[in-house]
Amino acid sequence: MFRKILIANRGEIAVRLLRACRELGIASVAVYSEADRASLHVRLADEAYPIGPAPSRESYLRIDKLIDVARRAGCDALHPGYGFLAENAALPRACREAGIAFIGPTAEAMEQLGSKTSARHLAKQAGVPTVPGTLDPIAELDQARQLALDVGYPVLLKAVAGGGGKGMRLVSAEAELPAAWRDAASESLNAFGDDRLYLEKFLPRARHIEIQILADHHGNVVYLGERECSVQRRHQKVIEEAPSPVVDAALRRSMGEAAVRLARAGGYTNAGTLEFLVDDQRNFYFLEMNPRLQVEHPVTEMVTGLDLVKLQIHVAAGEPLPFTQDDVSLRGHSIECRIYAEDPDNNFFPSPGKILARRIPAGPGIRLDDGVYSGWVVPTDYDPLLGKLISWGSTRDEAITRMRRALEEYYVSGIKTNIGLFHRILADAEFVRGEIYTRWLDERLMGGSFRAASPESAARTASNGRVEDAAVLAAVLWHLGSNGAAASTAQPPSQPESRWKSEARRDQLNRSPER
Ligand code: MV4
Repeated sequence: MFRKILIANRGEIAVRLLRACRELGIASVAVYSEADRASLHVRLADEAYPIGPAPSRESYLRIDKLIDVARRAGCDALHPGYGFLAENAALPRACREAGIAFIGPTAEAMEQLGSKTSARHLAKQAGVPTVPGTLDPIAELDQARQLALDVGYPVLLKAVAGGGGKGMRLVSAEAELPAAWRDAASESLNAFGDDRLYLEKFLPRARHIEIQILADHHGNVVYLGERECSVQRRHQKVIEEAPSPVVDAALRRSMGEAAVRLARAGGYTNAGTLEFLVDDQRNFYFLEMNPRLQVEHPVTEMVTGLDLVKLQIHVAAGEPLPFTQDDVSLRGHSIECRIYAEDPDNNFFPSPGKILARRIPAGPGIRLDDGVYSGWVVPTDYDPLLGKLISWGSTRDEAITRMRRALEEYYVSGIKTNIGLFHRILADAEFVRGEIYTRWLDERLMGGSFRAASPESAARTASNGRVEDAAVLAAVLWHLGSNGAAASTAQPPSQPESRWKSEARRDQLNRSPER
């Protein structure tokens, strides 16, 4: 087993990783940028070293500095967390050269799956269904025109190097294709340095469901059930849950076995996630593989009783998986809310600043994975994820009720958070019935549901006219570009007035004297 692990990340995931190290009796080494000198992961680690200025290009994205710290501190392994360098094959390569174990897949597996088209080829080989579309990058616009006709509109142009919806364009008719082609290619070139595109038939009402897998270096691959991730805002997941409200034992098994076949075909090792779309006839289609530990891994941990980070470390150290597929069973239901320092009543603008006070939710079935403390200043330089609130219940209803109760206990002052948005989502009848799909939240936010009607937010809206104009324009473009059915998707406010009053009263009660 390893003696010392370099945690090549920051924030809540760095804290999560070093907690696993502590439980395993492995020393943890944190790295930090100038903006993270006082961050929680630095305080909780056994050792911590500075790696440069605040911008991640000069710190958390510098492979040379990470390897240098790992060497000097005597680390025998490195965990990348998620984001930053987690999916960059140059990091496992640099680790291999330095004789440091990388806690994740090999550079080769990462590359093969990182290209969306090569992953689609692999899926076809492994007999895993994919969305109808092209298996290879498209050379030019004229070829795209023919392929789109074959597949049938609407189609989605996607970046070969893509991820997170970047370089993705919805095309409803041939007339839109040239502009969409140009936009997607230039966005992709900007984001990934690669302008190659492919296309797929667009599945408008599908759910985003992903399968967690775990593979050791002895040929054992298991699936650990699914996570439902359909509640997203502009390709950022907002709520995740396990199991999915629509996946039964038979579907779980066929998706799980498909995921395992694909992981085997790609020579995959360690923890990974396969993203699928599931349509309303419960057909599933492979989308892409994420070769890393994911933000939402805790909901899988809650229903399987497994510690994914500790298992990642054991597997990377060459140990065989300590259980087989037959030993994996799911118990109860878990939900995760991603708590961001952003203002849902002001166009989700980031809200960095000093956390003046906070009350931490606890009690039965509640877990908080975060990386902050009172008195800490949330930096502007990084993703504003403060942490994740996770609930567990023996049923989905109990998990929802516990989450609502914990959200009521949770209080942060000094910065704005999106906690209020979760109150509204968890009170929504469709969410409670589990009737969600990929554009569910975006449609509701565009339609004006989930918007607080407090005088405070009205005043803010008035003073931010330009921002609101931009939001309205975006909403119109979104609907024109998607299905032309803007009118039918506009929702009346789903909550009676009294609810907004009670939320306003809670806001009042929670106001701290400092503000
Ligand atoms: C799709 C899709 C529908 N049809 N592909 C989004 C990011 C990337 N991981 C794949 N994504 C999607 N691919 C086809 N052929 C729907 C999504 C999607 C989505 C689309 C619009 C708005 C929100 C979304 C949330 C999750 C997935």
